Amino acid sequence: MLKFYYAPGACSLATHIGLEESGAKYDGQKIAFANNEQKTPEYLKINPRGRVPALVVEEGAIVENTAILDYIAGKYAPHLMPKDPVQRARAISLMAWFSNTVHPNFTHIGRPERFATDAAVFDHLKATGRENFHTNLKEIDGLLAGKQWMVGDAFSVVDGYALVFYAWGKRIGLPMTELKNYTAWKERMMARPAVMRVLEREQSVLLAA
Ligand SMILES: N[C@@H](CCC(=O)N[C@@H](CS)C(=O)NCC(=O)O)C(=O)O
Repeated sequence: MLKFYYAPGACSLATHIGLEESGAKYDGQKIAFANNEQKTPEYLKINPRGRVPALVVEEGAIVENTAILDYIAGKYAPHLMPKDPVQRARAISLMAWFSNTVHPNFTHIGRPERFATDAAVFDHLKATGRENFHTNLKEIDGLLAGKQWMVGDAFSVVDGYALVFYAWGKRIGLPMTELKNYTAWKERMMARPAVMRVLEREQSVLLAA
């Protein structure tokens, strides 16, 4: 069976939703950041970078949300990635941007020490990260104008990934309801039984008032 390593509330939520929506059978393994479980020798054998998510399949471990989500769709649920080559490229393009820009902007807020050794600039990095992250969320809001889902006309693994950032924006107190398209889409996401099962399992901030 697939073994899925995740931390509640982390970016692994993207893969968690993809797996649950796919209908594939998987065994979820919680990694507690509070106990630094992502750095244990056992876990570092699975992902030497000490990060979640990781998905262990028959042939070994796959890491990085973008790769895992493409694998899940390819292997178990083709309807979760667009078939049309241009739409598929758009889906990968969005996930690449999530991973290489939106996520690292957020990381500046909680982990400024990863970007500079001089503690004197940490507050500046946090403030810049927050502003850049907010700008990214506004861009996502714009991308959703007049649309039901992130790519094309159907729900895809990209939607699960985009929910990570809505939850993070809420967690740090950004004015999320001002983002009308993103908020309406979030409600559509939360109307999906598979998404709700995952949010409840992770006790997501999205369930709070
Ligand atoms: N680009 C990676 C990012 C993975 C990542 O940074 N995960 C974070 C959680 S959001 C993590 O495991 N952090 C643990 C740590 O920094 O020690 C992906 O999309 O899978």
